[in-house]
Amino acid sequence: RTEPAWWTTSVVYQVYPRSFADSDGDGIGDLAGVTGRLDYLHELGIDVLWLSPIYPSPQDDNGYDISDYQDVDPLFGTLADLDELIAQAHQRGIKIVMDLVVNHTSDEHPWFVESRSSVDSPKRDWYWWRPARPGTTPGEPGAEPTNWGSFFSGPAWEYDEASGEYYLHLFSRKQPDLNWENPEVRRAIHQMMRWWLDRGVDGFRMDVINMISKELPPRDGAVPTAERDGVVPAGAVHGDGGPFFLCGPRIHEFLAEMHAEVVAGHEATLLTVGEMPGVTIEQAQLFTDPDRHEVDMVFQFEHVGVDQGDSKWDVLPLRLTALKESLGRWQEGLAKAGWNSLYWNNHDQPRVVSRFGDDGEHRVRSAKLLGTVLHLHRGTPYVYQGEELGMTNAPFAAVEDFRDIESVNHYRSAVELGADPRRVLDGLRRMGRDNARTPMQWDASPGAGFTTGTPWIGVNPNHVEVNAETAVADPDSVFHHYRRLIELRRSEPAVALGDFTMLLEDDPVVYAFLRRLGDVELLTVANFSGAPARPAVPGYDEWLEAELLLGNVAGSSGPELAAWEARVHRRT
Ligand code: TEU
Repeated sequence: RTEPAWWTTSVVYQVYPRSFADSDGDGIGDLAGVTGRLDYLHELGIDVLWLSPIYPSPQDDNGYDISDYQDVDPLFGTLADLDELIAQAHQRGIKIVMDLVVNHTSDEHPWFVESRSSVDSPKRDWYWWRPARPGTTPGEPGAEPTNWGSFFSGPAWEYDEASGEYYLHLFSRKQPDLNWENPEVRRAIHQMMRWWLDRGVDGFRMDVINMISKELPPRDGAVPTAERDGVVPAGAVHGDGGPFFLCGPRIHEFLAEMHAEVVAGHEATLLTVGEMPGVTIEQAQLFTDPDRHEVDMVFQFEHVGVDQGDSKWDVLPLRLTALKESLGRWQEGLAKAGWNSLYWNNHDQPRVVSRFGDDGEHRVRSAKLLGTVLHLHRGTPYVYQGEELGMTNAPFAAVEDFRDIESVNHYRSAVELGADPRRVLDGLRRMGRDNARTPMQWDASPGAGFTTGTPWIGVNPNHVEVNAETAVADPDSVFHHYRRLIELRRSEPAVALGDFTMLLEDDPVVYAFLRRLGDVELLTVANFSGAPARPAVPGYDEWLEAELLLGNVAGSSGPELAAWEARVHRRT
């Protein structure tokens, strides 16, 4: 076999530009802001920077609604600023991966404007236009071509009065889905991707890329029992279109074609990662098998669903055994062929220290524990901005504090349907995406060092303690712990490439696993609780004699783990 791919020893850092660093005082982060913080990222030691969308956009979904794929939104700067960022990053050995949002465009993209202009438009077929359901009055509730709900509340079809037809939008009505069945659409996207590679970018994170192939003809999806029982008013709950658009019939063909048209020949330097809600292990094996030439790795969602009930707003307490069962199965599933991406956080998830850790008394320790557990798995770790500081969820007081379209729409529609506003707000507080989108906390100043102006979303008041300036100066900080984890992936081959064995599957508080490469063995043990715990790992006493590679409690050495203690032992 050939050399392991470069990204097996790499760590990716995600920047959400809107919330990272504002260089011009307008309250919104920008590209010059990112460039200004590259030395910080270099000190952390990351290899790749993934930039969430910076393209021209009406910003209905903070840039995931793109109106021009080949330019930069003035909010964030200019193409010249981006070239400068790429050059400065490359000088520091940091690669730049762009967000590729091609399941949908903005409704203000010239392609859609043209498509919408007439049923005879040459671009009509670039999107999903369908007539009303037979026997209904177009535009009336229930006349949508299928009963699918959109991810951002309401139906997934929008009525266009001018042409009397509907267009499909799995996300907001300002994000019409592109029709990948049309080869012209695919060619236009490949061309655009090549343009970015020529500009010097090092790969793509592909937004909801497993939704681009839809099963035809679109049909109604299953409706949750509540509606059938008449508990919820008809029309309030939508059908689940997932089975018709998640990993649809041509998805592997489309990704293999994209690889052949864009990536082939550059594999040795590029990174491709497909974001894939609902992807199964069996599918992920196919997507990431290097011999199939589709993508290098995928983002799967199973482990960030273990604390969810019927919907993401229905939060259940974490069962550690369920988390271990899920991540362990993915480790096993992609052990022989394929590769895992590893993440706790991104711009869509609440902060992990608030979610799976303890963001009060044990914030620092539990943030280090979570980082340790994740980074010692086999796969490519992703760090989301501020995770390396142990940033927490934000204390949103009222619905007016939220900016995210998903949260705002959900609140409006749930309350309209009679839900208790306090309960809905509680769901937003715990799971809302804005938890991840409050400004990066650089220092203790009023704008947190993020901006000198008025930030577009409130700064978390805990920035007076939780901030990069303090963390970089403190050798015991979460920041320096992450720095060591990133370094370890490069210095200890067993971290990157060792095989993985889960231990103590049934233990409700200790997360334990082995990594093995040649004659090197690494044991990670982590206490997910605020009380001391003894890892029931067979022969743990002998491990105590071995080298302690990394820990998060100074001077601890006995057979018992302190509250939220994590250790990595090494022996040969
Ligand atoms: O997200 C896709 C996705 O399915 C979810 O994670 C989504 O964020 C939502 O929470 C579903 O409940 C991607 C992007 O990461 C997200 O920011 C965009 O809003 C979305 O696609 C549309 O482009």
